[in-house]
Amino acid sequence: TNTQHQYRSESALGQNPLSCRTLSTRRELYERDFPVYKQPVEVGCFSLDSERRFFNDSRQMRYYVEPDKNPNFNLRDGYRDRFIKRDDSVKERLDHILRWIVANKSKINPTGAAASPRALDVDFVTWRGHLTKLLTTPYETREGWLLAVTRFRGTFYISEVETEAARRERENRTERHEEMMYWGYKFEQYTCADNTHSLPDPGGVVNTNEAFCTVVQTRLADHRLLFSGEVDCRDKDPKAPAAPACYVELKTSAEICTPKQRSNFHRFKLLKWWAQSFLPGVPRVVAGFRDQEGVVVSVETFHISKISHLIKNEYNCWKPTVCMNFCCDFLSFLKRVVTEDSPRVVHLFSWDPYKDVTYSAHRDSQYCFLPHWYVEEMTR
Ligand code: 0WD
Ligand code: CA
Repeated sequence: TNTQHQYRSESALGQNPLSCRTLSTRRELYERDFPVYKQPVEVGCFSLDSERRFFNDSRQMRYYVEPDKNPNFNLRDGYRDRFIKRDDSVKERLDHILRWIVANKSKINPTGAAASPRALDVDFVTWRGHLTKLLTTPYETREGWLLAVTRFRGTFYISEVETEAARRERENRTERHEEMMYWGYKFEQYTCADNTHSLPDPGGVVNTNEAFCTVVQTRLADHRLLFSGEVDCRDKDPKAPAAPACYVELKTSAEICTPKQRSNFHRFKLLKWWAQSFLPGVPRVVAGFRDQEGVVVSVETFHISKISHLIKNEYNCWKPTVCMNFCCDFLSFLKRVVTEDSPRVVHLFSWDPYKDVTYSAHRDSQYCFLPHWYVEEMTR
């Protein structure tokens, strides 16, 4: 049987010893065997409350309540009067993850800091969303990225920097786009309950400051990763498998009416959905398909492990192995480039569609992102 896209337990794979100043993102270069990607293990979680305050617990966990297969959810409801939107001009960088690390140092360092030459026993610390961007890079034709990297006590911290283009887009969103961004959160409200024995409350307020985040550890080839990602909800059955296998990702998407729309859905949307959930080991995505008026008319479950089969018949389609091999090679590239170990040094990796990845080095600059409280906590 083909085990190509399953999580693997062990196997040694060589690295491409490319030692240049840039990294190509051409797909053909990454069509190799699927790299080792260990089953992600949840090592903790945290919550952000309605005022975006951090808590080292699962208080913001929500529970999935399976909706009718053909519901009638009006996603526009409450946009004007029952919506509190997070201020997305505030850049939080890695701060929440770093707070979690400080509160849980012993969990990720079983041997203790004294026994280890490094403060943390992982190579990389980042957000899941940043890794998703890396996975989809070989297929991305619209948006570039900027990733700031600092090596501190042997661990590489990766934190996104907003590109000029992304900032312009954020500041010039149309009213329609602003409202459509709300629709995803409204769908969550129709399908999630606050505890195992309650029901969703579509009459409540949608507050996008609130978040429940999982923290997982895994390994991609020889890269040990620690990352966090926001999780929408979990299976409410107490007999459901342990996290992250009990988690459910919620999405909304435009209704599919034509073969062309189906093909685009497979080629572009399923790539993003697969990458985002495969990384932390979330096994399923529940999609609400909405009409032009923002009414969800059907709901469908997608199993992440079946997505690669679903897309196989699509012409010129994306391949999971290309995504994973590119990410792996980027992380190797980064390790070769970022040799100085200092919270005062940032290497800025930059990529635009149809270009190679390039980088620049910055000392004591605006790009420094490890907070003093973190550096002090990890140095003593
Ligand atoms: O400051 C930054 N540059 C970023 C901060 C960029 C990306 C994320 N974040 C932080 C936020 O604290 C957020 O709570 O990360 C958290 C989510 O992290 P993630 O899971 O790594 O991000 P991603 O996988 O891109 O998004 C997961 C969900 C999204 O769901 P959908 O279904 O739309 O993919 O997190 C939400 C959104 O619901 N989300 C955000 N929430 C707050 N701030 C943000 C954001 N910037 N981006 C996505
Ligand atoms: Ca979601």
